[in-house]
Amino acid sequence: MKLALMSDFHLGYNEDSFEQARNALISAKKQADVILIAGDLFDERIPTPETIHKAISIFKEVHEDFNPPIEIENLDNSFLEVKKPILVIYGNHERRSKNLVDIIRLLEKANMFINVHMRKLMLKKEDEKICVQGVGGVPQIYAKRVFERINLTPVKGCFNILMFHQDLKELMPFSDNILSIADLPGGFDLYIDGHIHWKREIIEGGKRIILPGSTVVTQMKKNEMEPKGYWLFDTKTKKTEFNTIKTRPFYLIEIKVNEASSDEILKRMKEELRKVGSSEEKKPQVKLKISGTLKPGLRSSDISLESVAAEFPNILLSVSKEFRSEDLKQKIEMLRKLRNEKRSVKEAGMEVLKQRLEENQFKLGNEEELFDLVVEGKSEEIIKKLLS
Ligand SMILES: [Mn+2]
Repeated sequence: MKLALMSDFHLGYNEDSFEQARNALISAKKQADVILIAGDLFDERIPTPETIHKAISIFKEVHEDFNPPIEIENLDNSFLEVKKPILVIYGNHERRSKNLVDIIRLLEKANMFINVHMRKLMLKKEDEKICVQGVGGVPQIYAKRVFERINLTPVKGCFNILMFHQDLKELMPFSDNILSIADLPGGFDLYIDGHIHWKREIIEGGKRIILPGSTVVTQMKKNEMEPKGYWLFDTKTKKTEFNTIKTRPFYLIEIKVNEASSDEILKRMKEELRKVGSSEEKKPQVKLKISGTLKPGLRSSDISLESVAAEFPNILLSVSKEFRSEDLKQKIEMLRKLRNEKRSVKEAGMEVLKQRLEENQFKLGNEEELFDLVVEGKSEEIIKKLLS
């Protein structure tokens, strides 16, 4: 069987997100029997109707003439409406608490794909059988415990796949409380992990883990300069092949200066931007990172970027200036911290909510649901819950 492995479309993040997810899906349906998408299909927990509308159009287009000879059987007897072998889980961006409907469940109901979160599906093609199990994204601090508790086991006589959406300790050794490969249940033939936005293949402790990476640049980090696309995995030969899709070119350029004047900085910036060129049919996206020290008396805000913007109208430019000076350094640190923590705002918020509830002697046991209601501004429901 040929599997297409992809992840992190972040639909709704920008226009590229739709176009590039579509590129991956349309290319994959021509080559694969099964499409697996490892979470963060959407950028927002509650996507706008415009985003959902575009997403449905894309999936409908994928459904056309995508009729691989695959039989799908549900090993846990839950009802299965969709017959197309497009298997997905939710990621941290789509996750809502158990009793609320997330966008993945919603679109499964609309027959767009099959949600394999906490499910066990068997897919058959001729004499071949694969078994797919999935676990949607959970806050990093709970991931280890969740995998321990659900204790997934592979199915005998199948090629076993486990799809999930988490950070991995092996890729970020300096973070604590992160799931590591050793914490994953053993015995699966292939592990597919979303969440990390650059493609990787890791083999460790007998586990083969494939990270499809995102199809769109959202973090403007160096790793995002690598080509984006999806993996094709052949379950017979066990070989992988990465198919690059057409994406907007992205460059991260770092410039270091020493006691520089404004003119010098502008000159260096323009030199670098000329190298990028603009021959490509899509305006390239460039992040310029300037760091170092300025000439005495010159402030970062004195450097006007107008002439740069005027000379390069065909580049989507974002500039970060990080000049050393203690006061400024602190401000930048704070901003950077906020930006880095953006992803875990929910985790931080839940921590605070839990603390406050405990201080006031409330014991709900479902803080997460309450938190989601707070985020969505449903104050009447919150009061009802607290009163009951
Ligand atoms: Mn993501």
